[in-house]
Amino acid sequence: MFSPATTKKAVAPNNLEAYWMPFTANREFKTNPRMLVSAKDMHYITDDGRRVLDGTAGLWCVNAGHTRPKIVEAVQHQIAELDYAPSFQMGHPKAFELAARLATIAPQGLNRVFFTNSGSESVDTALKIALAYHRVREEGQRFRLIGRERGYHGVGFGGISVGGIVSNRKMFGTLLTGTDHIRHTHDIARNAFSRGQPEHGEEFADDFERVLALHDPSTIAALIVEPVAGSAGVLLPPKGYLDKLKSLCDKNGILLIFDEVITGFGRLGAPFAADYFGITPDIMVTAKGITNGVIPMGAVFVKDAIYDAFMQGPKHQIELFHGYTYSGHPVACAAGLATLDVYQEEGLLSRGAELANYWADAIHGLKDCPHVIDTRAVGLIGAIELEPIPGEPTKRAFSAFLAAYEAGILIRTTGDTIALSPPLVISTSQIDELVDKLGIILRAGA
Ligand code: PXG
Repeated sequence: MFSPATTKKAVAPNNLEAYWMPFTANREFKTNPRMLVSAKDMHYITDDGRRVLDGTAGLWCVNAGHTRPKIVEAVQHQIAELDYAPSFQMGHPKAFELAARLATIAPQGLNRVFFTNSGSESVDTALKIALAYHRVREEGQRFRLIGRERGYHGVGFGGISVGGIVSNRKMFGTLLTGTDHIRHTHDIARNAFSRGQPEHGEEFADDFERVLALHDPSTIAALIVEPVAGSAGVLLPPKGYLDKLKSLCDKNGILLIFDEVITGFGRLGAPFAADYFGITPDIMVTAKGITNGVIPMGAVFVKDAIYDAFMQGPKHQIELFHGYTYSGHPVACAAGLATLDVYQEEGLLSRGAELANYWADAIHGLKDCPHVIDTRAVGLIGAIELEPIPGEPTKRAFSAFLAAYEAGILIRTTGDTIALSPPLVISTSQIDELVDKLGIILRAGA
């Protein structure tokens, strides 16, 4: 007989073994745990009572700062009123309300919203909608999905197949078939320390023509890119590059998908990167900031024409065989609505534009620190790329991350690049604190 008392080991309060942590050096963490126990506005509080300035908005998601009362109350109220409602063949008002509100701030024409629970699910949803869209229009021969080297599109099989981060792909077999990649846009030799979008590299978009010629455009369903690549180290699109991708897609009947999981909801100082760069994709993938990170949620925005293409055949039939148990979860919707209220009341979706110059000055001010080989900034994103320690890639940046945490600032590292993406409520004096402390750490670094 199963008896929890006899078959289970007692779990000591500080047992760190059971939890297999995501994207974490588990053994290092468990010998040197870094525990966050509460948060307010721009700060985390650690288990030893220290305040840590959040330089990363959690993981690029807490755009309005932490534990905002309006969002907390909306969630508390919603759980007590309607905790869950089925999303298949049933609805609840807040899902419709949130979709309609989102459509009002979305780039023009992206009026239809499909809810998911994460960026990875949003990516898979967008890729599936792209394939099915062509199929319902009797262009089912368009089955190829094109991504880009160094792209990050989450961790589902679709996302890693079109993604271009080697360590996220190499362990996982053959991935999705029918995918290909265009080259990345990182070019330190020509563009190091660029202020804003790099001057050089518009021609990297021509690599899409190589892929089109190889496979024939008639086989390609969609191209997915991050307008600003985040996880691969904050790579800004060179001037003219995105326009070229957009016109190649349009010319060849290929859907352009922008993955705005990190650029969405004000990160660049405009509601979406599509607004910032003045280019509207056919499909836009979002998550993270949609609920201020409070409740997991993602949303895929599509053009009316894409939605309309599915609305055919007998009315009682399901038009798209796709969805999640928690699509449009009531608590996530309540969090999303309250989050939009906070963004709008406080002007947060454009606040990054006011701070962008101050922020860029601060980030580029680190260019003379030892081992810094590039600094990049756009909106409220910043990156400091360090020269790797020979034979020990990632170690230099990771050491800086550990030192930063001790010094009371939370930063992110990817490879040997430090990425910063603070909540959009950051003050100029907090920008100074973040960058001054980081400068001290970089100057002290070996
Ligand atoms: N697309 C993009 C562009 C992302 O940045 C995802 C999809 C996947 O989202 P989910 O919700 O499935 O994790 C992401 C996620 C980092 C970092 O520090 C970035 C992400 C997640 C965790 C850390 O660069 N991006």
